Amino acid sequence: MHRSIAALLACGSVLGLVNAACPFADPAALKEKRDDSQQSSDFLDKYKVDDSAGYMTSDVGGPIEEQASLKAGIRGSTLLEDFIFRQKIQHFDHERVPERAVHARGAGAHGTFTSYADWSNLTAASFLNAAGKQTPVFVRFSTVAGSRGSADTARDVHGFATRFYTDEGNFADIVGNNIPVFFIQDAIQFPDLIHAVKPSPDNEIPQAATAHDSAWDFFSSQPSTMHTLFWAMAGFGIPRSFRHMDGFGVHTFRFVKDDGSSKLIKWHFKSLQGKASLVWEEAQVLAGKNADFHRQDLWDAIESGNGPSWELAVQVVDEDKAEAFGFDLLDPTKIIPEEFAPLTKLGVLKLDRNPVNYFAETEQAMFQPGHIVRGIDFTEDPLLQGRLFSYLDTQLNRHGGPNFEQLPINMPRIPIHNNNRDGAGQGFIHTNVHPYTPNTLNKGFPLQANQTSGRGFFTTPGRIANGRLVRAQSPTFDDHWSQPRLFYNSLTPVEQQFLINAIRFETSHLKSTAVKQNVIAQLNRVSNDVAKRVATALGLEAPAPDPTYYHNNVTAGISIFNFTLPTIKTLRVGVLASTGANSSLQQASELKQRLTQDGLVVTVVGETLAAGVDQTYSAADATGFDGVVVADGAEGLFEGAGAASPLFPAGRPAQVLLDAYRWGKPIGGLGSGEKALKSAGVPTGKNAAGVFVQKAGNVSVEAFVKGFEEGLARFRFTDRFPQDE
Ligand code: HDE
Repeated sequence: MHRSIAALLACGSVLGLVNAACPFADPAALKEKRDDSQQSSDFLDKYKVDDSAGYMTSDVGGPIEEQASLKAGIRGSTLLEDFIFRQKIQHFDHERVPERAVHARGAGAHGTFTSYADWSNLTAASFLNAAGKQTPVFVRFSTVAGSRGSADTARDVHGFATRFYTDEGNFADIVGNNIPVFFIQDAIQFPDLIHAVKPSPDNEIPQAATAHDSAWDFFSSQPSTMHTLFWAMAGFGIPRSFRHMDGFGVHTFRFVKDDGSSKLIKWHFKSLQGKASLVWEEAQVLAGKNADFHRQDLWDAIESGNGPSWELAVQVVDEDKAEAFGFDLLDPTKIIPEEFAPLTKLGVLKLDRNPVNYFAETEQAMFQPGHIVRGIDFTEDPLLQGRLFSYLDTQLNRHGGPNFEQLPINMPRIPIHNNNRDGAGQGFIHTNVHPYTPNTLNKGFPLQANQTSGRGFFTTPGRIANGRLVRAQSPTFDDHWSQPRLFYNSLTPVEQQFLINAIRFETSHLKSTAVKQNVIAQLNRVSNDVAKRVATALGLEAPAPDPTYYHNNVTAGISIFNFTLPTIKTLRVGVLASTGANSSLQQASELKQRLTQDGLVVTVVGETLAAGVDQTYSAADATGFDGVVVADGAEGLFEGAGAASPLFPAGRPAQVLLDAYRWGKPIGGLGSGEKALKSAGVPTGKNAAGVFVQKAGNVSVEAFVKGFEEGLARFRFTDRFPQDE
């Protein structure tokens, strides 16, 4: 049912002189019959429209009795006067808004941030000023290069944009990424970066991929890209899920206290699910098998009550230490190694509610790094400075006018009072007929915050803008190679191999020999090892070392595969069973019940969707599981006649098992299921790490579960991946 005109008219009566927060109506007047699952104190509730009762109306409320156009005779032409037809088609024609120029593909969710303490020793920000203080948040995760319909698992930097609806206005927004550095150092280069990365202007190929000449032409001509490139080519470019990645504010920001003193900070979101990544072949298969893999994962986790959490932390550095660590904190291509500035954990962010309407919430969420609150300030980082303009500008383009902040998902949760007026889609009905300051006719209202009980927003008093005008980059930004090397040194050997494999994959798509040679030259400034190994694959001469920036330092927090996950809840297990053997389905069901108790999501796979089977072999794929178990009695499907059933593509069960093994996932065999492992070529001996077998006649589900779950926490058994000599 549509929002009634009566409710809209009611708006005027609820808008007092100084209370213009609600643009539309008294919530009670608008609240219609709603699904129980949506009952919450959510601010957005008053905008939700429930169609579960009532009759169909036009946009202006008139009842519509038939979905047929008005014609001159039953077989005649449609009449122009059919306003019902025109309104419906015209609305449809205008359904799309421009997709985001970058980060078009994404998924969002609602949640809450809870502060661990009163952090007024660090910042005046009110959402951080009491232990246990809760602030609603909306987070949107994204990939950068792909269009809105592109596959989730494209290798890319991932967006991690968080808006806090604080009691002193929206802080948003930490519009960050899952990689703590960025490709360029000055915002003026951003269009060049994106033009180089996006599909070619002639044929719009390739979609959501950097494995092409123009991307690597830019990367190798602009060495500030090296550091971010190294992160993206490692596991950070292909996370297992949005839930299994960290977030970073990237730029250095400032915390400002009530007394005006300030410190430099870097934002971090640390995943409490742990960090995990896919392997590349798996990510590629997923792009075809399930292009919605990441958004589905986030949605399902929240629906099952296992919404993800992150700890929000900061690295804090004194103002006079901006250049103390051998690089410039204003340079967004640099991390502050944790050894120089430890993380202070400020609170926890938990996502627990999915959007009700993707367009209204996720698509219309318009983030801006320029949205800050009292107690937080910018720095002179030239990339950040440019973003402060770009995001506002892009929202004007996407929304078509200046009132995008009035969209429910963008609206602050506190009243808005100022003299901004009119514009397309104005939703407020301002009653103040003296929209100027200073005024006497409206008794001076709205007053300045420091004239009432509020305490005004302030920039850091210590910031001084004073200098000769210069169109150039600071020489303190010149070292592009030491930190990618620090990153590379801090990976395990197999992660180094994955990174090299990724660069080999990308660069082997390049046609230009000059670009390939430039790439090798830049890699060689980071590491001769990397340059040589890539050059070999490209059939180029291995270069002699270029050691100016070589060092052996390492830093913490880089490796992904070297850790076990703090929780295995929500990980997915495939139990490969056979409908031809009752014992097989029975065991699969027992195992499913047991693993489900521990929060795992279990899919029993069989030849048909018989009772007890969740998925057929024709639909199943190793990409759907974090671990795979073959149940007793299913071994016939893995060799001989049974493997050639018309119910699935020939050899499919063995393929599922073998892919899971090749991609490093824990594998299990129960009873005669062990034979299936052998037939598929999965090693089952004592030294086969991550392969958990309970032999026929001696099956203890409990003992199996213990080992297998440890395997899931280990997540990937990396010794299965071949490495260069
Ligand atoms: Fe963005 N970026 N960006 N970016 N960015 C956008 O804003 C831009 C940069 C990031 O989920 C756009 O609303 C410039 C760094 C995220 O809605 C646009 C520069 C970081 C998102 C834009 C950068 C980001 C965006 C497109 C160089 C990590 C998605 C749509 C100065 C710290 C937010 C939009 C969402 C989106 C411009 C660099 C993260 C065009 C000019 C560095 C997570 O305004």
